[in-house]
Amino acid sequence: MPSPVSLLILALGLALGQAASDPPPAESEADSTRTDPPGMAWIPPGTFTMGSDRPEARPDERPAHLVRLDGFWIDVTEVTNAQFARFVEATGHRTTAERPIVWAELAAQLPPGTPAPPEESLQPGSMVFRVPPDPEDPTREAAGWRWVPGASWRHPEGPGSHIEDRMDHPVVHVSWEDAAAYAAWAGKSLPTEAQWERAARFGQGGRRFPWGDDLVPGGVHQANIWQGRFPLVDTGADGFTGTAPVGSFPPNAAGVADLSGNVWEWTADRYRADAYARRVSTSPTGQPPTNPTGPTEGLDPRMPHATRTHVQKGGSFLCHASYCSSYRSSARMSSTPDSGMSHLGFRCVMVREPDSSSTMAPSGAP
Ligand SMILES: [Ca+2]
Repeated sequence: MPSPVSLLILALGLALGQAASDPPPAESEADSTRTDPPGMAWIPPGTFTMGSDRPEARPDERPAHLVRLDGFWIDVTEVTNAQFARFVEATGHRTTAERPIVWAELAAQLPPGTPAPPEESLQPGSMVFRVPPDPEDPTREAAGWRWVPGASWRHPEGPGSHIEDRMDHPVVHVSWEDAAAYAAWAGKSLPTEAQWERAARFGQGGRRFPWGDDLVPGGVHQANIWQGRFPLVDTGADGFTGTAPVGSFPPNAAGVADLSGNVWEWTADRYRADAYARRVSTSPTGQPPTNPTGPTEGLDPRMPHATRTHVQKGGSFLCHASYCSSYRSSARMSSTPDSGMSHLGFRCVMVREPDSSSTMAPSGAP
């Protein structure tokens, strides 16, 4: 005899299966009184299917489940180098990647007894993905992630690299703490995972991508991802190797660009691989949760000693169909809040207050 809880899960699963197979809902909201902050798109209140039960969905994307959200604004693009530079100029903020590593903080996220690395390894820096410089002679040794001292948002590939010709590209090498500091300065916040996925799925229901189910509909690329043989050769068939200027690809039905590809985007939520299963099994009434904010403590089996991991969404220019296809709307990744990487950025959201004039970004903020 199934337990009441398992019956509830079964009933939810049937309901969600129906929701996932339904045609995309018409999304519209007549609101002539709304004033959109500059560079932000309005996502109206609604209920949507979060996660996925499709064959390509990884275990941490399951089960698909209904979530109800209030309306909110979301940045049309990822935060750019130009925007982040204004924040740094106004506040003097020094990013995590520009500060020496505090070994005690790092050790707390590692298995007990992990020996301290040499002092030179604790100098400021960040993780950079290296693509073999000569595509005619690629070797696996030349490709991959490595710690680069001196790499930061100002120097994305390390000393000698710069962003002067990339001011309209997404800022990278920002930790979750850097992203949250920027959001607070701008009078915004980081999106919850549900807000992010709602924006990505807008008008598409359970389809895989923000534009539909075909990765390259009609042979036209819709996102900056990887073409070629990962991780050795990126042909740049979509027009870009590395980051692309924000807004280089068409926005989705909500008017939001680059939710898929370009750079991974931090969210406010802590990461648990089983977050959705726990959410569904603990729903007291079977009703969709409203404005969920994620688990109170992270749990990533890949980093069992790091409990403050945060969810990232959207995939990046490094994502390839054969490897991770993480540019799907339901895909999830996580990192510790002090992590910066060359394919990781963010965008912000803003909630609507009763007096909408109080929610506008401060003067000078993007
Ligand atoms: Ca690309």
